[in-house]
Amino acid sequence: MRLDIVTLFPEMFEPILGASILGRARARGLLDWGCVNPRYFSRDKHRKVDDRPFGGGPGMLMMAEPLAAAVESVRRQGSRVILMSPQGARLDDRKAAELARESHLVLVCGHYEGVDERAVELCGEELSIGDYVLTGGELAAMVVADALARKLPGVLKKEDAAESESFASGLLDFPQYTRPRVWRGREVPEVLFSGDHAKIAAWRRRAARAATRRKRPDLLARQVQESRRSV
Ligand code: 58G
Repeated sequence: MRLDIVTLFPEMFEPILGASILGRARARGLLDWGCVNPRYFSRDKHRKVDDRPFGGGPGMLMMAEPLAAAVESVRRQGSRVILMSPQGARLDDRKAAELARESHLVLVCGHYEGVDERAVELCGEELSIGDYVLTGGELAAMVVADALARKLPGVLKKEDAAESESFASGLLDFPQYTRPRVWRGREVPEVLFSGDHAKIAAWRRRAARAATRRKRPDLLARQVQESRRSV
């Protein structure tokens, strides 16, 4: 997949998208990404990209033209162009999987107090990572890139890929343990040493349901709603 990020701060991305699993995905050609800076497209002699809002009000807005020119420099036929915005549809695991099936995505990062509405309209959709406001769309775009990268075929090892299905199932993960068997007096549940794979699987299902009920009861409620909807 190709990901183009429209941002005034391209230097923010390499340290995050270049490290760890995302760095490896890029090295292996699974996720090809780059940044394009609207400032480069500003025709003003001072490379200005922001201005004061018509009608008054505090703060500055990103101007439509440099943003549009940056988007147009990378967009292709059929590209999804997505503006990171607290007013967008919420990112969740299902959305991340959906985005991972695209061949080309353009993520647009706004800054300042907002973006000229005509440039917002140029983007096909708005996407939010949660109900809070950030100083810019960059961190949100990196969250999207990370969540969708781990859905790309070959990015995670096989066992890990199955793990992500557990969120898709609407339950939290079951608790897991590694060595030592006893740590600060706390023992690993006995069943995990039984060698009985059916018994272990049953314990894990129960533990996943218990964890979900305790930490995220809203997920169980949603599961009930979804099974009702499907009848
Ligand atoms: C309208 C208003 C368009 C994403 C503001 C664009 C971005 C939170 C999220 C903006 C963001 C999120 C201005 C700064 C959006 C820009 C940007 N804050 N929750 N901040 O995903």
